[in-house]
Amino acid sequence: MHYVIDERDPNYYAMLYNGMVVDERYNNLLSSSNGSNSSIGRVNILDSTLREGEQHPGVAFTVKQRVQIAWMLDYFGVDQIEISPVISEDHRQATKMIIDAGLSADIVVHCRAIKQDIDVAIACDAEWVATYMSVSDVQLRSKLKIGREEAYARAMDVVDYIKAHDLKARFTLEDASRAEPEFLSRIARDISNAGIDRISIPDTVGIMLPRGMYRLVNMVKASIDTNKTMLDLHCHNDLGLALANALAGVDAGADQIHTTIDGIGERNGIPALAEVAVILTMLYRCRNDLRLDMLKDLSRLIEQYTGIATPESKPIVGDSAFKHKAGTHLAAVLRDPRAYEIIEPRAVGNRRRIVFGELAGKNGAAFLLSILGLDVDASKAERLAKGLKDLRLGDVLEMYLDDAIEERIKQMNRS
Ligand code: HCA
Ligand code: CU
Repeated sequence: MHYVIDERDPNYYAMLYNGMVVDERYNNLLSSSNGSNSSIGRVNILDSTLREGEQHPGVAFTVKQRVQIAWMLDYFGVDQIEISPVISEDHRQATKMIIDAGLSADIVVHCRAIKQDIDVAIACDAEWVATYMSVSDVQLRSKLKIGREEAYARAMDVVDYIKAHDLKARFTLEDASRAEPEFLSRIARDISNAGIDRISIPDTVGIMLPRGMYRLVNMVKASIDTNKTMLDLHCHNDLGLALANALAGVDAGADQIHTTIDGIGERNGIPALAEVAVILTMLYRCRNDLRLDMLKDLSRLIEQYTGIATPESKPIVGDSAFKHKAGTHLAAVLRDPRAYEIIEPRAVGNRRRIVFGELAGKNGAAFLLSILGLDVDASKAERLAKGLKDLRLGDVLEMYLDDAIEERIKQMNRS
């Protein structure tokens, strides 16, 4: 999908404030150098539903489900799909089956920064490995029980091993957002020089502010050889900032965001695929080959496989994402949905719905009368609106706006 925009588009000025369109007429009001991103190139998506997603409490997929999810993610159009084979025999089998399926996406095999895990990846015929090692003092102490120098030596050792096997590789500097800057820069520089293709900068504990992520990514970027090594962003959502932090990392020059379907993952998870995909397409306008209309189905699939209900308030894929309720909103939406919708619900596989009840007001009531085939006059509409309020039942009726009804609305608006 390519999101075209011109001045007639109701979203035009928003894009201007976002710095994604440049309009010289407003240069005096809006400094274009300030926060403008209209030149951002392609930003890739790595989906980790099969690895990070399985770390969400209560989630465990079967081998068949993992393969199915990988197929769907690939068809949707993500660039990389991450999975870990070292967890169990089942996971190893799923990893092998997904690699053998020959999908378009790279299959990235996630494993610890130890040779025996790399060997498991090699045995699965992996082309891509992603190895992770903590770099913050607290995790080095509590998890690996080693100091910085030993961590450094381990990292270099494992990178040599990976490169000797001619694998494409990512190195995750786990807990980077709490690591000492000189150590972090040095290790990033040296693994980049040793030939690591990507470095993942995770905010493992979700403690970054967007501006912190921006500075962190800038620092790592300045330390590495950017012709050799690209940067991944893996942001946790402990304070609800994962998505904002990932975008700040993109603004600082990273070119890949990690997502999961519905944002599931360890604790509160990471950014949701749907939100990242729509933002990259629509707001960053930087890619056009994602099948956004699969987003609702992908969310349903995960809901079904995890047994965890997708919150109805979830952006884009939630059942309420395109529901309109307040009378003033209803009246405007029935004339032009763009009054309260920034994207056509069908474009993301969702549906527009309207809710009638005590908030419907005269306009909503008039519309309800017309749908029911009753003639509409002002006093009837007012009586119905009052009746809906007096019922004190809140929302009384909810309906999809299907094609037939939308056609009818158009006719009503014309007459
Ligand atoms: C983990 C760590 C990780 C790794 C991220 C990455 C994190 O859960 O084992 O490989 O990019 O959040 O740091 O998920
Ligand atoms: Cu993580």
